[in-house]
Amino acid sequence: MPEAAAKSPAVRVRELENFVDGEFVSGERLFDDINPADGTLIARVAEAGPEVVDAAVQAARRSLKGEWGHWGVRQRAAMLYKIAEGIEARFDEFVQAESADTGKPIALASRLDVPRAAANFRVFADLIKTASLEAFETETADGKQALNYAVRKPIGVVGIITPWNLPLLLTTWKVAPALACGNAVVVKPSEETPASATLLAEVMRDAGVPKGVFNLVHGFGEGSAGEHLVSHPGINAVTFTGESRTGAAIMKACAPGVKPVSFELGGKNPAIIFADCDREETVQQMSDAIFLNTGQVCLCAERVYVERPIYDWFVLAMKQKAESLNVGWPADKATNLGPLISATHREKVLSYFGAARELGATIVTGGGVPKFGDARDNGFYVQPTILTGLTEASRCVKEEIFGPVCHIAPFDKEEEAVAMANDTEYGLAASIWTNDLKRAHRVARRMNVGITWVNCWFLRDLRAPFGGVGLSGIGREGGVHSLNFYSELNNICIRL
Ligand code: NAD
Ligand code: 6OD
Repeated sequence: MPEAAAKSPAVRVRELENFVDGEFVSGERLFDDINPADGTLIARVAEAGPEVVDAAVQAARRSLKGEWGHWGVRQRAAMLYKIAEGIEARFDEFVQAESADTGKPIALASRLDVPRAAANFRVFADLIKTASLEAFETETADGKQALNYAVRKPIGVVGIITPWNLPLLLTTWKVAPALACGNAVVVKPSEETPASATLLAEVMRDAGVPKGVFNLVHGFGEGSAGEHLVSHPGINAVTFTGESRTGAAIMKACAPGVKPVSFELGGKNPAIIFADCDREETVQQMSDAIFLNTGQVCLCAERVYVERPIYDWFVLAMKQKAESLNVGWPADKATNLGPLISATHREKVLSYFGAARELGATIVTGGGVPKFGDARDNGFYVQPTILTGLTEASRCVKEEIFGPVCHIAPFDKEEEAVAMANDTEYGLAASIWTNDLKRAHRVARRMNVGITWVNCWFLRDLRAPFGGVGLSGIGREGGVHSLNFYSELNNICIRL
């Protein structure tokens, strides 16, 4: 990454630039990229103004008419493999960049984020080579025949907007199928986490991706690069992961051009734990389901419903588990939980802890800010927190908090658990914990969500449909669903 002088000539920090038409370019002003573990400055980031965003979109449009537009499926798939290798060749740099930007433990970035980024490219390379298309032999009214068959074409230039919680994983989850289908992309990563996408631009350049096929613009949402991108008339589709409210704003921007959107949005995910579950295993996995990435995974379980015979046992076991987690420096191998992403986000999470107290919740554990006595006190940490005793109507049970926190409530009847789990405007993911397979299937079938896990959580097969209902999203990505979003089908009907 290019280095540039910051405010003082004595202090030099990296400058992260935009990537347009195969070149790194600066922007209209610089903003700070902060390390959430200790509040220090990591880099200064060049914000793309309307001109840079326009240049990125124009470059993408030109690339579709250039050599990239003539590449066949096999050539594109080979390039996706090369990109995966490029990520792996710089594995440690990606891990460091992702951990510094997000504060997530190095161990987590090494086992989840970076390997998944490489896997995203390989999986969609394989899928595009093997994807089948529909064909129908049609009888005509005069007793003859016609043949209907669909062919896949790129949709054009895709605007990709991603959040800060799993920055590289979620960006590549969209870039890989978009490129596999022959599109060009303009990516706008979160302003909180610009580094791994900038490294990805270097990988694209070094792998030989033709100029203009992959473009990167840095900046914020409203009134900045995000809004410039989604309202640009040269974009053919927008794929977005982030908050439901932001999705509504993006939908509005896309409406005048009737541009297709694919949205992966927020969640307030339930977990239903039956008394016949494998208890120790469930506690172990629920710890990840609640606290992984400091609870900043859209799939995290913030509402936990436990069958009454094991309710007291479960609450105590989860309390002990939460208190055993190491909250610490991301670089420390023993760390389970890093900080939250920002001071603003911590204020939001703490405001829910405050609301829970005011509403008379029991704070089973946590509920505050840990004290370290070192530079981490300048970071944005909160304690892993478990709440009980709130009504189902309370804010903390209804609204997405997006922190290391859950509310646990008892239930007596399966019917009651299903009703509470479904009583939400969101509908992303649910998990069910039981050894009764018939019940597991019966309850899973009734969940108003896009993804239901049974006796597991965040276990992914990238060919499977992924998305949410209600406030949790529009459409599905994953496997053929991604291929269908990132391409247009042209049905050809030949009268024989
Ligand atoms: P966010 O919506 O605030 O920001 C996401 C991205 O949108 C950022 O790049 C931001 O700059 C951009 N943006 C904001 N306003 C915009 C606008 N008006 N026009 C264009 N772009 C705009 O979300 P966040 O805080 O970064 O991420 C956390 C949220 O993301 C949570 O709600 C979480 O549940 C959700 N999420 C969902 C999934 C999923 O798969 N369903 C995955 C990860 C995160
Ligand atoms: O695993 C995925 O493909 C995916 N989109 C995960 C989203 C996680 C949300 O934070």
